[in-house]
Amino acid sequence: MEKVEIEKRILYLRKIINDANYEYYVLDNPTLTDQEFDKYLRELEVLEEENPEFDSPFSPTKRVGGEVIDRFKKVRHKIPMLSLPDVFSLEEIHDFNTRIMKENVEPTYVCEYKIDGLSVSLHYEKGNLIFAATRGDGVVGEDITHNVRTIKSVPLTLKEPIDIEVRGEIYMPKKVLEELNEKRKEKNLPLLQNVRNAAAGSIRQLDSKIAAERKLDTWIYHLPNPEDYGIETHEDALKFMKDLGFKVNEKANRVVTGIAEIEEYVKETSLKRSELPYEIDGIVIKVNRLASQKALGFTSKYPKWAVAYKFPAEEVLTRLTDIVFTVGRTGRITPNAVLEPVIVMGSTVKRATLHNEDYVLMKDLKIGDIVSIRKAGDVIPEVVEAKLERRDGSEKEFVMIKNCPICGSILEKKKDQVDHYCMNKSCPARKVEGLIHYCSRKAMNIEGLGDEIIEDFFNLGFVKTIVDIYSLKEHKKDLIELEGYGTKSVDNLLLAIEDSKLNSVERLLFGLGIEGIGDKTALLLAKIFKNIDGFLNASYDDFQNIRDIGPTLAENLYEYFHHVDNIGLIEELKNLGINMNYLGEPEKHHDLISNRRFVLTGTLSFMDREELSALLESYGGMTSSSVSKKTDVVIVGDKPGSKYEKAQELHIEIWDEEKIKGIVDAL
Ligand code: 0OX
Repeated sequence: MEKVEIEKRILYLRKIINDANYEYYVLDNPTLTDQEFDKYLRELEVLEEENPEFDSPFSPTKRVGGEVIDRFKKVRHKIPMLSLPDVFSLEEIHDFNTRIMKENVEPTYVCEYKIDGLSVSLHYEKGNLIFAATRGDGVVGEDITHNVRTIKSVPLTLKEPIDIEVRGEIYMPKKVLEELNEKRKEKNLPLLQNVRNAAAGSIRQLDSKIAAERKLDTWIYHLPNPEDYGIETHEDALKFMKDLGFKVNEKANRVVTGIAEIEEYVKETSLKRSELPYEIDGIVIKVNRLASQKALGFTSKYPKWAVAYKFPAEEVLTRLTDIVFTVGRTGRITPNAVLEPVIVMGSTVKRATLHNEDYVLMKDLKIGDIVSIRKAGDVIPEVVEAKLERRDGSEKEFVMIKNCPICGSILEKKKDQVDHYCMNKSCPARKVEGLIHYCSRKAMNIEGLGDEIIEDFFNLGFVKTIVDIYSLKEHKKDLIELEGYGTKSVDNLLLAIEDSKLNSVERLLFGLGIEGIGDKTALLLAKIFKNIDGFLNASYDDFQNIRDIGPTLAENLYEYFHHVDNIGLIEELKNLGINMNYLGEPEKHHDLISNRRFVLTGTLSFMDREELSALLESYGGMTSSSVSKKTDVVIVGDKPGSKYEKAQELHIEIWDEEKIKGIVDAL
């Protein structure tokens, strides 16, 4: 084929693929079979590879993922990305409507679903997607173009070759989260708690392969510059964006007039909510006429022309069938509600923590009660209350246990505390929990040694103590024969165990399970003491003198590192080749940046101010907003303010764009 022909074919294939994507992902109306689609995509890939002069970043072949960035660039939103003021009742919606009418504004609104995801801003030049950014703090967001490109409902090329910014929500459909969690469960990975976190986590990945696998989707709902296109109502803005190829929620959006119609929409939507394939957490009500929006204006944080009505947290009734007790690694006993399984906000709830004896008594829970359940912070299931009117006399009183449910030893309750403890250090439950904690993600992070497997290995006698983990390789033959294992998974597990020996010492420190030492404190301590000998040699005062370490933690640390059993354990781990040093990231250093104070003024063409500040800080430089005698360097861009004059007055070193660019390029 001649080059002109090849180029024509490439453009033709891109159009077919873009149209097919649009029909499938935006209109939900497929026009090509999967086989046809794949055939065109393969052909395009081959042609682009063989003819790189025709390749384009806007080609649909660039959706597949695989682009890896090394950091998220900061981007400033030319028009701030505001959030919405929340209201929680119909009464507050009334107040909003009254306020609008008092301003002599016609009470015609667009009601929309409030999608539970993360906001995104999409920028197009000549109809091509040039970048996408998160909301961030509303003023500065992060460039997430590489990930957004993998979202199939985001057009890479619009139906018109125009310059435009649109905003909307990136979300994960309910089903995608369910499937993802099923797979994560099999792999013993922690489950993603809700669609919002899952979507945000997928977008905050440096490698776009992950976002591509996550099947994210979008709804577009805002046009920041409607006047550029002669648009007068929000309704028309939505239509305009729809016609350009964006996914706009036409089925959900509704123009209404007056409070009665808003209420009707709220009622209808509340009923439909649970059947939608995506999560919504409320309703957004926006004044329709854009001139009215402009007249109403903004507060410092919110538009005055819109509100978000948030649905009340969903409460579901179920039966409390039992209260069972678990023993934590510190010996703490927790009562847990066993519930008849119910779905709350998209996931099945079978258990909920009841914290301690006092909590159960305060809530007056009895076994057999009908209880209401909700998700606290939308994540952790919580028993709200017992429905006393549903009691029929068959309910059983809750009785706190006196003995450890695992080893039988008598429980103790420390003075003025609410928790009961099993004090037997050899209690199998405590040991298993201790092992689980040691292998967990924030501790030694041994993939393949999840809760149930550790329990199995413990019961089989393979792993009774931390040290035994490292001799699992001697049981390789037995492990391969276990049900559900094979040579490959055992090899992977043994490799993960060996790899974990190289962890920086804060993981070990956290994994040892010293009371009160969480992962953050472990990191702080590791940075100070550098290696495990530092802990073994430290006095009580050495611990106590650290900021953030109070007398109780200091005592826990001192006692732990002076107990003969623990000294022995650490010695054994050392002999097994486990790293005992803090390896943390070596601080980056640059003679012209580290430990110096910078002030930035004016605009730089190659990097924005926030980004440069972050870069200087990552090399140990400090940035401040005003020039003083303490300032070491003032970096001056285009149109500098009075800071430049002040720097000259105080004879402070001044770097122009060329100088700072030279330094940054050489980093
Ligand atoms: C949503 C949603 C969020 C644009 C103007 C003020 C806030 N989560 O579904 N935000 C907005 O509007 C922005 N609309 C929505 N539907």
